[in-house]
Amino acid sequence: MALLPLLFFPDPRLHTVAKPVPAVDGRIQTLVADMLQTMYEAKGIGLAATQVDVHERLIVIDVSEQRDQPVVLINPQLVWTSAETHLNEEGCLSVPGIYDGVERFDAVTVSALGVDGKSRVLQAEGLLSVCIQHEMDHLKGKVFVEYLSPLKRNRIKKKMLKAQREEAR
Ligand code: K1U
Ligand code: ZN
Repeated sequence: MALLPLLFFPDPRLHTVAKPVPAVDGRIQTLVADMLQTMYEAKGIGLAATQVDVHERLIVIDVSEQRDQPVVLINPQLVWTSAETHLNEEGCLSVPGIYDGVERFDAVTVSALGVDGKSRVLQAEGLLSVCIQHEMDHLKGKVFVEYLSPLKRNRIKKKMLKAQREEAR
C-alpha cells in the first residue's frame, strides 16, 4: 500500500470531470487500498479519486467511529434523493482548515460497483449521506467551497495560496 499525494484547492485539476472506471481489476483494487490508507492517514471520512489526481469514478468512505467499516463505491450513481434537505457543516481534505455549511439531501440511495466488481445499492442518511454527496461532487469536478459566496470563496482561495507559498519556502 502507498500514501498518495493530495491535490489542494485551487488546483485546477480538482475541476476535472471523472470518467467511468472501465473494469474493476488489480489496478483499481490497488488504487482502492492506497486511497483508503491515504484517507485514514489524513483522518478524513471520505476521499474521491479526483483528489489524488486520478480522474475515474471511484470514492472511498469510512464514517465509523472505529474506522473499520470502509465503503468503496465504483461508478456511483444517485438513484434517489429525499425531498428534505439540511445545512451541514463540511470540511475537505483538499481545503484544509476550512469548514462551512452546505445544503444537502437528508438521505440518498446510490448504486455502484464494490471492490469485488459486484453491483450494490446503498441507502444512506446522516453523515454517510452527506459524505457520499460531497465525494460525488468531487467526481463532477466540484469542490464544496463552490457552494459558498464568491466573497468567501475568494478569501479561501487567497488563504490557501498563501499557505501553499509559505509551505514551498
Ligand atoms: O472529500 C474529502 O475531502 C473528505 C472530507 C469528507 C467530508 C467531511 C465532512 C462532510 C462531508 C464530507 C473529510 O473527511 S474532511 C475531514 C473530516 O474528517 C471531517 C470534517 C468535518 C466533519 C466531519 C469530518
Ligand atoms: Zn472534499
